[in-house]
Amino acid sequence: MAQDGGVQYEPVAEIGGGAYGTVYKARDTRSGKFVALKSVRVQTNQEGLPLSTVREVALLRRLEQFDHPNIVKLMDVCASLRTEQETKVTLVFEHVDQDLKTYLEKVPAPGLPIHQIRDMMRQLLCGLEFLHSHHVLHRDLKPENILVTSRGEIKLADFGLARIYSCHMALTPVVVTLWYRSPEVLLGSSYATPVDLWSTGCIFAEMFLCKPLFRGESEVDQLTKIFCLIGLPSEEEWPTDVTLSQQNFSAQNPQPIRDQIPEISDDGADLLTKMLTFNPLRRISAHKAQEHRFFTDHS
Ligand code: 0RS
Repeated sequence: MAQDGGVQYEPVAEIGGGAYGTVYKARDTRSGKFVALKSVRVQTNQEGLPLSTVREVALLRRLEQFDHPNIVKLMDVCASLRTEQETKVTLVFEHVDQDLKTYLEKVPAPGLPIHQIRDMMRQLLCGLEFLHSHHVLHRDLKPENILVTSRGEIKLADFGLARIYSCHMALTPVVVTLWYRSPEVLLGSSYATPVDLWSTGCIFAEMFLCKPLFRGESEVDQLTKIFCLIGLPSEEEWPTDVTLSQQNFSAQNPQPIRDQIPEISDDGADLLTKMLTFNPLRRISAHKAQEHRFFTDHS
């Protein structure tokens, strides 16, 4: 890690704050280009940075070597000692002008053209397949952390730092969005890469609707809204390692996707159904999703 020397980065504006700390837009005085700075505070001891932080940063740097077009570029990592017990780790990323949330809010009627939805979904899945092939989960994929460049490229941001955050997160009461959370995460069950395909399904639907598909106000409310569309899973499908039982929810049959998303094609509805599958073992993978007819069979 580079030491925080002089003033290489001048803050320009705050981009956002959240569980991760704060992200700033800044100017790199050496190149004149804009960057996104993300600082996380970590506890330090005599041994220096915690091993988990060192590993997490090493992982981000390893991923960076692949220079994937759909992953936001990590340009630098700086560490500066703040106090005896605390170090500030600053990650320097390329700056992208827009996030998908703002992008979708600005789409004029009658909504995004299908070719654009297809193109953005293909890029999102490509970035996700890359992360998953390196055993990295995003865990919190949502339109706010999917970036859209002026050339229409999709770049995934805000992944990988799970272990670094957790210490800061416990101290920061922030409202986290439940809207893109998979049933297994909402139920507190064990989870893996399929959680990101659930989020991707919610985002796919949002590209048609230009508003979120499931807007729950609590974990239980979120699950209720989910089962209202996909139907109540059978007891056999219900995970065994959870406290909330299936009987807490009312019996419901799956509803046609078209009732909620009239503009979606048959192939689109089929792909969405495969992403919004309750059982994570039966949910479509990022790799398989890219081979779906929605991407391959269009004129
Ligand atoms: C209304 C809530 C939204 O360049 C943005 C960038 C942006 C970046 C960038 C590059 C690399 C990050 C950002 C990043 C790092 C956590 C993150 C969490 C969320 C998003 C990015 C993160 N509010 C206003 C618009 N907005 C999101 C919040 C934007 C707009 C432009 N450029 N991030 N976020 N990593 N860690």
